[in-house]
Amino acid sequence: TASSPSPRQIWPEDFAARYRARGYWRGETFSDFLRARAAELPDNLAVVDAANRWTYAELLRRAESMAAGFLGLGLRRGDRVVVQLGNRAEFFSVVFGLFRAGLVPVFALPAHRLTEIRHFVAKSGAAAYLAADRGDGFDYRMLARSLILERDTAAPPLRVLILGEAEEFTPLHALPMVPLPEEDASPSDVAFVQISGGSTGLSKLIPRTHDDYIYSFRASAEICALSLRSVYLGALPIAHNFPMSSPGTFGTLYAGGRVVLSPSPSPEAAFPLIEREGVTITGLVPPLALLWLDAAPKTKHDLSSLQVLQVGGAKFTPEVAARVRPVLRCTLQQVFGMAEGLVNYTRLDDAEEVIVNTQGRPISPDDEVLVVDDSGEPVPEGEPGYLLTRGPYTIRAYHDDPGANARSFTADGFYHTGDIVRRRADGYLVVGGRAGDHINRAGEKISAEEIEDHLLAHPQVFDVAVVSIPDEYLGERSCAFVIPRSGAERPRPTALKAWMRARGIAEFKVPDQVVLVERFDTTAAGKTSRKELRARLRAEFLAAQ
Ligand code: J2J
Repeated sequence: TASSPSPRQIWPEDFAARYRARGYWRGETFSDFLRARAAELPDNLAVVDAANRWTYAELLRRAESMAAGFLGLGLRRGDRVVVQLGNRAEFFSVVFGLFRAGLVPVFALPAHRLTEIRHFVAKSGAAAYLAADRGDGFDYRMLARSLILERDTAAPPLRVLILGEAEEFTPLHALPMVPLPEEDASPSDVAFVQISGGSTGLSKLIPRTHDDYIYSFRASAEICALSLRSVYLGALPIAHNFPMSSPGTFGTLYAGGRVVLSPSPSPEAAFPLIEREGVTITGLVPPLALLWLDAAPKTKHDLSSLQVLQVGGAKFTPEVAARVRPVLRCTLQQVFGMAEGLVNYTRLDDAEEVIVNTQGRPISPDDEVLVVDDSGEPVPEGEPGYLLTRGPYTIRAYHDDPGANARSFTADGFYHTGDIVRRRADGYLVVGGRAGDHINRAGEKISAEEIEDHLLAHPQVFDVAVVSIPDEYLGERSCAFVIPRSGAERPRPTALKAWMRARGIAEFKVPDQVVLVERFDTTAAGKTSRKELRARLRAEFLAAQ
């Protein structure tokens, strides 16, 4: 079988021309900007983790030797490489190395397991899988072994590159290097692929170009007033779009600042790093912000360097938001973004009322935002409606997914975010919920359908519906309502969860709660959609609490 075509991202020519003319797309690639920073600031620290302190010159040198090694291995321009690395310095030598070689990273999270990685490899037509030997008690070489074993012998070979002890795989530290050719990436090429939160079924692939993505984090860095003196703490998993680009690690490197990596977002891991490195800004999801707010008054660490705490990924309640300034003595910035593009920020100098009560406004004057009703008509100002958007860093299509593209994009190219928002008179957005059926579990998006499909494969399960339940700490948790197969032994909830884990899925997707039910009451009308069924089960469950 031929490998699938390279991911592309196409804006209509008049839009592309406008985005260039307005200076959003500047014709710069990732390699261009790293080379520029290394020339301007060779001795400034770029990336710090527990084992490494790399200057910009060192980061460039390491990225170039990685690039030479990838090409030496026989990987070719345009090949996709699924990258699964945690918060460590090598993430950046690998990723900038891939960019320099014209290879396209597909960003997996450390929490992903065989089921997800298999999908990313297949869907992107990846030529390689790159991971660390181990992380957080998990051995990624075992995952790689399963990938290789189950691979169709007719499929093109999948290379496995391992950071650390490679065992039978190719060690990242000993690649056969070839001289690097001149760089020939085009700024309108797809630079990498992000993974969607996924509202229906499996995650979709999001191709992002150099032009559009660099614009998003360059403008984000400006909004966040990043400079050479900024120190960004990567506390969330850095492959996620929020800590990567809003303005995240890339925005910080673009500004010539320093990225400090924490292996965990817990106060125990992060607070000492804030003190030691003089961290000025970081980003968290709401449940972690809550943990930090509780831990800060008791810590012996000096957190006074922290100027900005960003919170995003899920709804931050105004009551908790109001505690950030008095407790942490820094500015809260709410961030409402998505890997597909559009990112909204409260501005650092906004009134406290705006910072506490809204999820911000878009980055760009050319972000088009529509708030519409069921028939696609704009709702009156201040009323809730579905958020549609189009703009200079919002994708026009997912990779190789006609069904999802038909559902997610309007004929004139607006992305259907699936979010329900209100737009205030001042232009700020307030997120009010979801139109789709996914669970936003502490910022991790889980597709109800994907989990239902797993559980339906269990021999003791007749039918299942997965819903989100409000949760004091997580924001939302997942609950699976399961009808046991008649005649079969009743499945035990703990056994069902263990079985899900054993199938190799990210831990955050294992249902938090499993409730066995006899049947789903179907209405007199007979046929109910999954969507209605889930809504009814959720309402009944909450009413019974
Ligand atoms: C409510 N819901 C939010 C918020 C995201 C910056 C910040 C976050 C993401 C992200 C990102 C929310 N309040 N403040 O990529 O660059 C929900 C919405 C949205 C979905 C996108 C970034 N911030 N959300 O979370 O692709 O439902 O990106 O559509 O993971 O998260 O999820 P994701």
